[in-house]
Amino acid sequence: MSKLISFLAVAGLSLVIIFSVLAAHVEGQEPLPAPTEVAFDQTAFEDFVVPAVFQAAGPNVASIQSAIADFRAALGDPNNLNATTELAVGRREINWDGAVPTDVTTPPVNPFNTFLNTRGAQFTTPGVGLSQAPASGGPQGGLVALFGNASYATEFRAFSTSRLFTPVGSNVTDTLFFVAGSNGSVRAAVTGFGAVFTDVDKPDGSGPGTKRGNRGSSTLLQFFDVDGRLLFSSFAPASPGNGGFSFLGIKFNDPRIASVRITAGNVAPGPNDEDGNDVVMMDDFIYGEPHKLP
Ligand SMILES: [Ca+2]
Ligand SMILES: [Ca+2]
Ligand SMILES: [Ca+2]
Repeated sequence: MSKLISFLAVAGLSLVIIFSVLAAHVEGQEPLPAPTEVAFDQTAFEDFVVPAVFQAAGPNVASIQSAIADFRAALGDPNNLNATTELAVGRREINWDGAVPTDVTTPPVNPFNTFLNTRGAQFTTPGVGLSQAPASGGPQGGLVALFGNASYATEFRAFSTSRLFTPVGSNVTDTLFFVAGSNGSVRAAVTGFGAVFTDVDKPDGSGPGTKRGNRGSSTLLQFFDVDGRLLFSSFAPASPGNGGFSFLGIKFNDPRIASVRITAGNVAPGPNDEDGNDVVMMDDFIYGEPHKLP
């Protein structure tokens, strides 16, 4: 009997020690993630949908025109232009050339809301602001004057006459979609989005990349859903040299792209396009009709 009592006493003491240790352990650490957060990634993985990808690059406008024609056809007709209401079908386009005269350099603004109400897209940048400008010339001098770099007159060419679009003080442009006519009050999503770039130099040449990275690509598009989850990302193909053109666009079967982050080039505009600096400008944006989020 005494052995049993001793055993129970020891066992009881052991339990007290175990619970004390457990309590101290729980007290001293961050709570474990909630089960829903653990399941989140799993769900995202299982829901992964591969979009149709459209891309092309080359030295002149003709190099990318058929890829753009295919992308427009995939998004659907018509071009809904400045219709200030949500339409059932079709697409929107921005070529940065609409206002007359088209050689004006618009001062950098952030956010850039010129097409927010008429075409359902708002643009922001972590930099100073966003500008429309010809490569050179016009009353304000274009990109040459905006960035104080004379080489920009020949480094960049417009796909659609004559202005390009660029962040100032950054190489990042974020796009948010809204229902046209809502003046930014009703968030929306699109089936697809594509952009034209000029002077994407990297990667220069073909061949295998390094083991863990890409082949030094510079221009990246990242597509997000309304919850900020990355749906898809891809680098734009390059056309090394001066003033070449690149196009990258993707399309899903349903409107699920609520925002797009564009990283144009590997450096904010300003320096010469050399010595590892790949400066890139943007031209036409083409995207599906913005549909109100469910
Ligand atoms: Ca243009
Ligand atoms: Ca170049
Ligand atoms: Ca470049």
